[in-house]
Amino acid sequence: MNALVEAITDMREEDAVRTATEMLDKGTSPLEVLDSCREAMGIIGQRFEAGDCFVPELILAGEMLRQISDVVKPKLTQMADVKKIGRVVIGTVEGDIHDIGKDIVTFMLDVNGFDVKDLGVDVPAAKFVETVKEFKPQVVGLSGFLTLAYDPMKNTVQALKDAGLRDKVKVMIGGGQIDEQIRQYTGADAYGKDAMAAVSLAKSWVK
Ligand code: B12
Repeated sequence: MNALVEAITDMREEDAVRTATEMLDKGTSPLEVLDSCREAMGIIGQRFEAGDCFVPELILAGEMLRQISDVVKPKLTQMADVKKIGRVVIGTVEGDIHDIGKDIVTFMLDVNGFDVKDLGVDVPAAKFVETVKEFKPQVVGLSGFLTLAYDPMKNTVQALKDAGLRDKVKVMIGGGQIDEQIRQYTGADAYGKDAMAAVSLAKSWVK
């Protein structure tokens, strides 16, 4: 376990942010820093599941990750290329308020040349439909971290179909519990395991 994973999982907020900043200053790749955050969040998630920590710890972990994202983002901007190449509508589906992963995806799409409309969290299917009509994206991204997000994802894909928009957009889904099986269940076109995967998928669809 590296020092950053240790600081996050020990809930040492200041140490965690300082360690992440020091890693970046020493030249560690921003993606590697995000990987450590993901590892730490996985450990905290397991503790939560086992009843060894509670919602306040999840909130603190979320807050630490937000602060670390803020120091990582400027470094990611330096890595990316910037021509505008397509439009993406993204949001966390209805009933789910997790947005840290979605915000990283949004940011990575943005710095990789996509015009991104981020609808926020707890987004009803109808809101996605309305925005697809107005914004005319090539790609729709649905984020969700709860098991309870599977049905809203499926309903959103169905709502796009009902509105006659399904063949006009590619739908990608992602978030903590999402995998290929859930992709099949929801009828989305692809599942992306992280922000880099989201960028690769979107790029492959706008070509
Ligand atoms: C932080 C956190 C919270 C914070 C969220 C803060 C915020 N602003 O987002 C708070 C405290 C609010 C919270 C609340 C709850 N949480 Co919570 N939370 C977490 C935790 C610890 C980390 C999630 C996170 O941000 N990870 C960090 C990011 C960076 O994750 P990532 O997966 O690497 O992100 C990448 C990919 O997912 C992908 N991606 C993400 N979105 C998309 C979209 C697309 C299109 C693509 C292609 C890719 C993609 O790209 C991201 C970047 O690379 C997880 C545990 C875990 N291991 O995930 C539990 C977890 C998700 N929470 C859980 C639960 C149960 C809850 C609560 C119900 C708790 C409660 N009793 O109140 C509530 C639900 C509230 C709601 N209605 O949504 C459970 C879900 C279990 C389940 N099977 O449904 C988990 C798994 C914990 C656990 N193991 O039990 N939570």
